[in-house]
Amino acid sequence: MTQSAETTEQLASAVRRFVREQLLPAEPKVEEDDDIPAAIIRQLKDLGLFGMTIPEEYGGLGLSMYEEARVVFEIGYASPVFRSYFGTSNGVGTLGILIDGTEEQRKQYLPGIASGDLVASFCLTEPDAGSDAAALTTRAVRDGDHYVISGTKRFTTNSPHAGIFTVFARTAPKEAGSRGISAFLVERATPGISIAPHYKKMGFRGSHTADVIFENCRVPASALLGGQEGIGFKTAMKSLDHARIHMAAVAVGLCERIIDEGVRYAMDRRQFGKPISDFQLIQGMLADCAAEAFAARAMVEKASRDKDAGIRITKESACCKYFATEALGRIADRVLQIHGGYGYIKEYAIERLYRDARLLRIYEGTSQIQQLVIAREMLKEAR
Ligand code: COS
Repeated sequence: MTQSAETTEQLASAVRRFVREQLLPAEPKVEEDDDIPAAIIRQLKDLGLFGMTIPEEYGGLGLSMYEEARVVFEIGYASPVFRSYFGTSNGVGTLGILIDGTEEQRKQYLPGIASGDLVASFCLTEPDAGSDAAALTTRAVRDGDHYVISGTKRFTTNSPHAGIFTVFARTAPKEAGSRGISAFLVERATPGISIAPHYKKMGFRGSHTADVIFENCRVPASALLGGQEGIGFKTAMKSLDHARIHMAAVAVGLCERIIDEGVRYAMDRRQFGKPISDFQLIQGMLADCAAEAFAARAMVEKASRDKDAGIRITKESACCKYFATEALGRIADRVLQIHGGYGYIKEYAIERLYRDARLLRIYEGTSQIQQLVIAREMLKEAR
């Protein structure tokens, strides 16, 4: 085992222990309070989880994609709400800075993000630009050595806690399409930003998502990500290529958790004089769950190794996100079915996990957008 593989295994087993000892027991209270206790956020910081993807020279752990996936499988076993709190700081909120940011921008923001003191959020989606991200209308108008940003960003995960936003805005007219989009690093304290009250969601209680409104928000020209106009859309797409593998790894962890819930229940619950796990129809459902979770894990491992080898993984990351999150939906549904009426009441974790799982097929690109990306890449390869 290499030094780095050994360190990753150590981190993965520390996270595994933390999940079982601290996070699983805290889940019901997080659901009830719609908040994560400060002591848990402190521990997430101490484990270095806010800076998993950030290179060591900026204070992060500098994990490769494979190593990141390995750790995310473990954290994904707990309610996805915990991962969500540091997810944008490792993922879409930070990847733009890592991929296309200037050295000054990296030095300015990455150490704070890596320590967890500066929460990063990603402002792409708008009221009328969701799947069609290139249709966004937020504008950034150059004014001397500043830009003035105006527009509304929707469903911004962690925005109530964020200190830094990666904001996608038009610097060229609509006709320029995706090439007229630029990215800006906007600090929360900048005048002209307001955060709406957070949404009441179907699940994910404890993770906060809100609209961010920019009204004549003046930022210095140095806030332009990479110092270049017109590259923002590609920055967003490259960030999502990475983030979708991460999200698939979250789905794998959650599949494995839900399967364990199903196995435990099936072994405990007795009907017709024996545990329901003795019945072949229950066994069939459990076997389908295990096969799909195993396939999803293997896909994520392969795609992340390919990414680490420098191979373009746009298609593979969409395949992973599509398959793993759809498998998660089927697994959550089967395990709820195994629980019967008890699956529909709040006594068992499956009722909550089923609601939480539903989001993964929607955010960071719906399943239909993943299908579209996969097919486009296939056709591009064939040409
Ligand atoms: N990596 C690098 N460049 C990419 C890319 C990728 N993964 N995907 C697209 N691009 C480039 C294209 O090559 C094209 O470049 P040129 O202008 O030089 O030709 C440009 O970006 C525009 O791409 P495309 O024409 O494919 O854009 P579309 O508007 O047709 O659609 C989809 C792109 C639908 C894939 C995109 O809008 C998308 O992913 N939507 C979902 C958004 C999403 O996931 N939102 C969730 C919320 S954010 S957490």
